[in-house]
Amino acid sequence: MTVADVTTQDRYPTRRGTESAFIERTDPVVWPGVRSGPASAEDLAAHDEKGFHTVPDLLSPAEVQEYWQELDRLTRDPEVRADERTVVEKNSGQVRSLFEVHRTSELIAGLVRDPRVLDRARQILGSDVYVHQSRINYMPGFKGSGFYWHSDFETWHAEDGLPAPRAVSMSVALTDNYPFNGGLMVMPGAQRTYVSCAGRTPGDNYKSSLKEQKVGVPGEDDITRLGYEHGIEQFTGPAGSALWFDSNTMHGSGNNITPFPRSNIFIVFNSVHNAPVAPFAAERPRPEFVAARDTAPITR
Ligand code: 6CS
Ligand code: FE
Repeated sequence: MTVADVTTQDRYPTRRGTESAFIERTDPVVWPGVRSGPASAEDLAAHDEKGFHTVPDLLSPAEVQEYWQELDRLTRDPEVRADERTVVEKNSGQVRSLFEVHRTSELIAGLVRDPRVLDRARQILGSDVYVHQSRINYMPGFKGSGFYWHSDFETWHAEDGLPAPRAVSMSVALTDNYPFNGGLMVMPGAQRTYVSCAGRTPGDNYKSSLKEQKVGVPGEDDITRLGYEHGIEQFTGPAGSALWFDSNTMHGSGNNITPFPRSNIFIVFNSVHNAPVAPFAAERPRPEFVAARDTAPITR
């Protein structure tokens, strides 16, 4: 395939150095193909309409405890701290994210294969799935910094080469999420609008973007338009609850100045029919630990 072919086929152009633009999504949000699973008809209808849905007690309190201990163990391990897959806060140097945890932790490898998780991902994406990205996020009290508004798909398309928004993320809370400790804000319905972003991707962008994203973020005018059209909801709930959201959901979070930390396990499933190709707006693909290129389907 030549560069020209890729350019003409790209239905979701972005970071081409032109002005930002709204592009109507042509792909489904919930894909047909897998009939049964843990998601109810209501869950799927909500997911389709709003771009997300919640599962109030995906993990039991005992499981939350187990995952919390795993997080504690990993963040204390000096080897893990020194690993390139560990991202620390820009200002405080505290651990912010541990990437590829479905490969480094047996426990999380099990979570990905758990029918409560895997089968829901399959239902939403209508096919076999694999893990595009996994991470444990830790947002400390007082100094936790948020993420500006963005669509994950914009980055995964531009930098990882995912052709279409046929991916879904699950964020499981390991701490209680209040409205005030930096919880995720989402715009219901905005998953149907793709915001083509201004600017261009610098080389090795991931080294800074995983701490603070600067390229691939919509302008304030775009956020204003989407915000007034769709409104904003926030994901709150006790530890153990999960938010499932579409890859093109417009979302962001504020800083956490409360004493209450916020941590979650974040797993991104992609359809095996949406395998990554060459990045659409970057020199080379990001490393495997941020964006998998092995699309072998996950089995139970
Ligand atoms: O880079 C990623 O894969 C994820 N992180 C950020 C800050 N933005 C895009 C996506 O959510
Ligand atoms: Fe995100």
